[in-house]
Amino acid sequence: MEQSVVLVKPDGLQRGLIGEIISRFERKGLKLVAIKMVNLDDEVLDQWYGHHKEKPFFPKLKGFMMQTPIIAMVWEGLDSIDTIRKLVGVTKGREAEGGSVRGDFAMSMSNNLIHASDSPESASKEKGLLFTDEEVFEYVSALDMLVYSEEERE
Ligand code: FUP
Repeated sequence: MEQSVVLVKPDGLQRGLIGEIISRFERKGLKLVAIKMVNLDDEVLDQWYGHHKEKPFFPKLKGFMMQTPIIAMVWEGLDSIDTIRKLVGVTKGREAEGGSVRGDFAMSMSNNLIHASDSPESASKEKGLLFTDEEVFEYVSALDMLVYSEEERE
């Protein structure tokens, strides 16, 4: 099934929202296959946010992402990338729909708590930047029997 890379950003860690965020993903029926706490550095952020490198907010974005360690995760599920983007909400917290993580907990464009992959290509790149193969686990989720139909599990 499709994998998506999710980060709880420094503001999410400082505000004590790691558990809240993980809980929402678990309750949705997504499967956690990797998780760790890590300090992002210049090199990783240059590649992670390569598409924003020329933008005026880029230096501040990098500084923000290096304020504290972040929580990096890989979540798996059917169409997980689009599904998780909905759970996360649009970039600007104060415009994000109620019910989404940003909609419920964020007011800012920059301090928006969470990152989630926006395409299979980004997910693959992001996973390679933060995880070794051994850190991403394969296991049978007992929940999948309840969460998906037989056809969806194939
Ligand atoms: P998203 O995919 O919703 O995380 O948003 P983007 O990839 O467009 O932007 C990545 C991060 O850059 C955002 F989470 C916050 C930051 N950003 C700004 O600080 N200002 C901007 O104008 C746009 C993005």
